[in-house]
Amino acid sequence: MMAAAQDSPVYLGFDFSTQQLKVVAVDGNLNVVHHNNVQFDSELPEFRTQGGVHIQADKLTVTSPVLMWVKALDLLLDKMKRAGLDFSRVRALSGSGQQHGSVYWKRGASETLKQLDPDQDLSQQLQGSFSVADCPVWMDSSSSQQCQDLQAAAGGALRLAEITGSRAYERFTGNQISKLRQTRPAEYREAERISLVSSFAASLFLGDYAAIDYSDGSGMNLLDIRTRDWSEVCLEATAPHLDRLLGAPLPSTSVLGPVSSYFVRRYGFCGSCSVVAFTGDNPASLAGMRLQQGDIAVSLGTSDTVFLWIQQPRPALEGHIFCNPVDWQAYMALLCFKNGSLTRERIRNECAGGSWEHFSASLRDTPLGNTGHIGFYFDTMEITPPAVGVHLFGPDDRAVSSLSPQVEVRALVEGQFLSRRLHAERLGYSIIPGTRVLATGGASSNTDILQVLSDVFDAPVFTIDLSSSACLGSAYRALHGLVAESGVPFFEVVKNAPEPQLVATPHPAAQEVYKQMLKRFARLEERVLQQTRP
Ligand code: XUL
Repeated sequence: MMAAAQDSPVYLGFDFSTQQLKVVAVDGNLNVVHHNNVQFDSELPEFRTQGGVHIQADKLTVTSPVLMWVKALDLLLDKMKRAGLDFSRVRALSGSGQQHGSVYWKRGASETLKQLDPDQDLSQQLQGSFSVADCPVWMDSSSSQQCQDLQAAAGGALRLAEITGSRAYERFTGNQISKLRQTRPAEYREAERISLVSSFAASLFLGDYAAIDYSDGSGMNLLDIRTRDWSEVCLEATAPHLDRLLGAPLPSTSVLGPVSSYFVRRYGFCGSCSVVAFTGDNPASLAGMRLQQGDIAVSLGTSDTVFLWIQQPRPALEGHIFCNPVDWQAYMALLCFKNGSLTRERIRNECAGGSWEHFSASLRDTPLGNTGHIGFYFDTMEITPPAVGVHLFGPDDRAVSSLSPQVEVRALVEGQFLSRRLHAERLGYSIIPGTRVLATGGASSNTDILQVLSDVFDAPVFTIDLSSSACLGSAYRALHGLVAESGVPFFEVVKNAPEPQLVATPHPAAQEVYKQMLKRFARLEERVLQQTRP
C-alpha cells in the first residue's frame, strides 16, 4: 500500500500572488500531500518590497520586480525538493497569478528560455531577459488618461464593457500597456512578448512563451469575451500590432505542452509532465471552490467580494465579467464592495456596545424585512454602486435620520446582502433551485450574519476556507487539463474533493419578504445615487 501511495500521481498548483508564491500538491484523490510557500518581503529582502510591491512617489504607480518572482520560484522548488517531494510523480501542473499584472520579455528571451542550463538557477539565467524590470501590478491606478482614451475609442464605457466584460479600469493590462508605450517607449520597443503574471509563470515551466488563457485574458480590456479573441478596436486603441506581442489566447483548460527539460534535469520531473494553462487568481479560486452554475461565493472581509458563475452575461458599468476558467461556454463575474467589515465593526461599536454577541442578538431579535426599514451604509466612497454616505429609510420610503440600535444592526446587514444580490442579478446572475451561497472571510464565522445572508438569497449557506483556493483550484485544473480535451467536465474530476459545511438554511418566509424588499431596495438605491451624484 505504502509503495503504491509513494508512486501515485501528483498534481501541482502554484499561485504567484501579490505577497507570496505558494504551491500545493494533491494526489489523484484530491488529498493535499504537500504545501509550501515563499514570502517575498522576508525571504527575498534584496528586492525591498513591502507587501510584495513598490509604491512609487506618486502613490498611483505600483510595481513588482519580475526577477523577484523568478527567484521565488528557484527558492520554492528547492524547498519542495528538500522537503522530499518526488517530482517524478507530478503528472501535470498548473497555476495562477495575481490578475492584470504584465511582464515584458526582451528580444532574445525566448531563445534563453529554450536553452536553460540545469546547473544554474533560473534567476541567474533570466537576468537579462526582461525589458521592464518593474512590472505594473493590479494595485496600480496610474493609467486614468489611457482608460479615458480607450473608452472614447470603443464608443463609450458601456460599449467597452459589452465587448471586454468591464469598463476601462486603471489596473487592467491594456491600459497599462498603453501607458508604458507612451511613457517608456524605448523599453516598450525592446519587448518581443508581453505576458500576464499567469502566462509568464507558465512560460518558465514550459521553456517557451505560454499563451494567455481566456479567463485571465478577460482582465485586460482587450479580449472580446464572446468571440474569445482580441478585440480589433481595443488592440488598435492600445498599441499598433499588439496582437503579435500578446500571442493568440487559448482556452483555460489547454495543455500547453510538457515541462521543459530544465525541470526534468534539475529537479527530476518526468519528461511527460504536462503544463496546463495558468490563469488569474480569482478564476483559479472559482475552480478551487468548485463553484457551479447557480452558486454564489461571498467573501466577507475588509471589502466584500462576490464571485458568480454566469451562463448569460450582461456586462455593466460595475463589476467584471470574465470567461469561465473551467467551462469555456460559461462566464464568471466578480464584484467588489468596499464597505464591508469596517462598517460592520462601526455599527457593532455604535449599536451593540462593541460586542459581536450583542450584534448577533439584535439580528435574532428583529424580524425578517426589518419592519420595512432599509439602510445604505457607504462610510467611504463605494465601488458598487458609486455612492457615499449613510442613507436610512422608513417603511413608507421616507428618509429618516436615525434608527433604534437593534433595527440599525439589521438594516446594515440586510442592506449589505440585498446590495450583493441586486448587483449580482444585474450582471446576469439568477438564483435557481439548488443554488448554494458559499461564505468565506472573517465575518463568515458569525452564524447570525450568515442566517441573514441565507434569508436574503433564499438559499442555503455553506462556509469554505478560501486561503488556499487559488492554489487548490490550480492543482484541480492541472488534473482536469489532462482529460478536458476528451470532453470530461471539471466537476466529474473534482467530485471527491472535501465538501463545504452547511451553516444556515433560509426561513420559510424569506422568499416572499425579500422578493418585495429587493424591488424597494433597487428603487431607493437609485434615489441615493441621484442624491449623491456629483
Ligand atoms: C481582481 C484584482 C485582484 C487581484 C489580486 O480584479 O485586481 O483581486 O487579482 O491578486
